[in-house]
Formats: sequence, structure tokens, C-alpha cells
Amino acid sequence: MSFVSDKRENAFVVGVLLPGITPRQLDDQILELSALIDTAGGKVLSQTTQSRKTPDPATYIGKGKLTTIIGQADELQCSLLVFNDDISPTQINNIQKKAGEKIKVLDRTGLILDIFTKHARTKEAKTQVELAQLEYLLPRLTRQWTHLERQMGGIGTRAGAGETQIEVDRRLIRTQISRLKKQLKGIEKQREVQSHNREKAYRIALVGYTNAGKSTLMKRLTGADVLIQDQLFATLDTTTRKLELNVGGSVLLSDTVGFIRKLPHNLVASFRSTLGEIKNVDILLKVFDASSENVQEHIDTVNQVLSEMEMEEKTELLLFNKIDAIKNEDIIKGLQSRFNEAVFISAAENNGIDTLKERISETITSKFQKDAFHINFNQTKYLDTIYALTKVLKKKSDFEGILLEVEGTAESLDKIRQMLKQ
Ligand SMILES: Nc1nc2c(ncn2[C@@H]2O[C@H](COP(=O)(O)OP(=O)(O)OP(=O)(O)O)[C@@H](O)[C@H]2O)c(=O)[nH]1
Ligand SMILES: [Mg+2]
Repeated sequence: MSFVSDKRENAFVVGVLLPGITPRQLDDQILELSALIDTAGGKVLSQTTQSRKTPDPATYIGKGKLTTIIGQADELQCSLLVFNDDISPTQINNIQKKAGEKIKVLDRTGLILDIFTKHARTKEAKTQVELAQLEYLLPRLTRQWTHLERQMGGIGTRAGAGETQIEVDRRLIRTQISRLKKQLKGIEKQREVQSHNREKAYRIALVGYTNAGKSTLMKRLTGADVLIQDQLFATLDTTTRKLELNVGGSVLLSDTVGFIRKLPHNLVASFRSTLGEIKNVDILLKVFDASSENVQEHIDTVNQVLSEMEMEEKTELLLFNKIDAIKNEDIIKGLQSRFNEAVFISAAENNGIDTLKERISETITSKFQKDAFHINFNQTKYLDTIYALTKVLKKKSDFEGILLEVEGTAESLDKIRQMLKQ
């Protein structure tokens, strides 16, 4: 079920320049919205912007302007009118009334939800998206909307539980929402068990703006066969694989869903369990597309989402990817001087990957502390765990057992101390 039909639909894009953003920023946002429309399966035929102090309470954009836009969209045979912002259910309904039956009105969240629906593969992702969609739909359920969806199909009507649920009343949707929430809780519990099993490993997650090249890097570093696409939100599920690094102890790397500015709140909330898997990681590898003009905005967005998830305090390594796509050397130099701790790579062209691995190893081992353990002969069953958790520097046998000099994280050393006490 999705908002967008298989056939490319023509879209008309509407942006409003409100105080607090510059015309240039609005242009960037509209460019990104066009990429989202493209990913959803639409094609932008035209766009327009209006400068306003506040949105029109009834129709978001001015009423006169709206009439003009609808006329133009009609002429161009656009079946989609997409707003760059999130607009209220009442506003959408009012605009939809004016637009008539041939044009569907969609806001940014509706569009992103549509892409998530299209890309969800696993049961978990599907459940999360369905929940987000139902929450989005609930206040928007009107007779007109229902009617439209049946008439038109395609972008904007793939919505949640769509065909089957739209007709039923809100009470049923609420029941479905609580059922999905329960299911997700169950999945979360399962996850906790899994991550408990992974406790022995050092954990790293790739996070960053969508389309920055996280999955490409995941594949480059671990060989994992993850989906790589020049689309937004190609990855929805977290994939975790072993990363081979010579630091002593095992290291796991996770690839995750990308972030985007104005990420719908429903989605952040329902993707909490997916992202929950990376909540306990030791290092965040923050990946950004260095060839994008909006790199600073991407960094701000990612930091903001991470702080909403209370993960802003984690140890991090900043990565600028796609340096092969930068023609002007000064851009790299500029980034290097602003972010002198960052690593510059091209995941696609295998450039800078060895340096990256070294930096990851250094980051892990810089937190290592040294300790020595005497293992009695009746404790040799613990040796495997000690080798898994630490880097063994020296090993000496004596009459009573083995003396190991090791280094590892404070947590690992603590765990071994507890284990040996038993
Ligand atoms: N030029 C260039 N393109 C790259 C590089 N790394 C990735 N790409 C391209 O960027 C696009 C996105 O790559 P992905 O690895 O899917 O990006 P992602 O961050 O996982 O994206 P989402 O999962 O959609 O959030 C693909 O077309 C890749 O081929 C790079 O180093 N240089
Ligand atoms: Mg990806």
C-alpha cells in the first residue's frame, strides 16, 4: 500500500518563504523535496514559492495564489500538489476541496511516509511505517479524502492500511494503532535479548544524512550485501556485521536508516525500536556527503535527531564521504580546516578506507586500560571470554595457572574481574 502509483505522476511543488529561512535555504529544501518526489515515483513539472509572514490559517498559502497554482497544475496535467512544509489536517482538507478530484494534495510528511511504505521490507519496518501512517491519517480522515483515494490511487493514497481501513471509523484505527504499538514493544524486547548477546563486542554504528553513502561504506568495510541506491531512504532496517579490526576483541558495525531535515515526528517515534539497536553503541561514525552544498545543514540535522534520541554524548568520528565527486580542491581544504578531526573518504572508490580503519582502531584503543589477571587452572574456561573482550599483551604460565597482561575498555576489564570472582 502506498501513496504513489507505479506510473510516474506529474507533480507541482509549492514552497512558502517564512521568516527564519533564506531564499537560498528554501531553494535547497525544494531541491531536496524534488529528490523525495523522484524517489516516490513522481516527476516535478513545475514549482512556485510565496513569501509570507505567517501561513494562511485556512489554506497555508494565500487563497489567490492557490487558485492560480491549481489552474497551472491543471493545465500541466499534474496529479500531485506537494507542499514543502507540513500543513495541518484542516489546511490540507481545505486545499484539497479547492483542488478538486483530479489533484491530490500532499505535504512533506505524507511524501516521506509514502517512500517509507515503498521501501519497507521486513515485518518490523512495515509495522513501524504502518503505525506512523495511521497516526498521520487519523486526523485527516474525511469523506472527501476517502473518496479521492478510491477514485485516484497512486501517490498520496498508498496510505496506511489504506484501502481496507479508510472506510472504517476512527475507533477502529485507534485500536489498530494500539495493536501495532504492542507488536513493536514485543519486537523491542526481542532486540534487547539480541543486544544482550552482543554485549561482549565493541559496537559501532554508521549514522548520517540520507544518501550520504552509509550503506556503501558498510559494504566496503564488512562486505555485507546491503542495498545501495541513489535514492532517499534506501535503508530502513538496521544491519549489523562483524568488522575485522586488529584491536583485540570483536567489533560489530551497524548500518542504519538515514536522517533528513524535518523528519516526521511520527516516524522518529515509530522507528525508535530500530534505532534502539544503536542506542548502546560505543562509537558513532557520522557519515556526510562532502560533495553536497548543504553539508553544514546535514550535520545540524543529524546532531539534532541524535540529541532527541539522547545520543549526543557518544564518542564519535566524523566522516566526509564522496570526496571523489568534489571538483574544487578548496572545498575539501575548507572542510579540513573546519573539521580537523574528520576523516575524508570515498567509499565508492575505496579511497581513505585504510586511514579510516586506523582511526577507528585508535578511537577504540585510546580508551583501553591495562590490567593483569591471574587465571587458576580451574578457571581456564574463562580464557575464551578474556580473549574476546581484550587484547592480550603478555601471557606467562606458572605452577598455579596463567598470568595474562591485557588491555581493554574499562567495562570489559570490569566484567572479567566480576567473572573471575565467581
Ligand atoms: N561519487 C560517490 N558516490 C557515492 C559514494 N558513496 C556512495 N555513493 C553513492 O551515493 C548513493 C547513496 O549511497 P548509499 O550507500 O545507498 O547511501 P545511504 O547513506 O546508505 O542512503 P540511505 O540508506 O538511502 O539513507 C548511491 O548512488 C551510491 O553509489 C562515494 O564515495 N562517491
Ligand atoms: Mg543506506
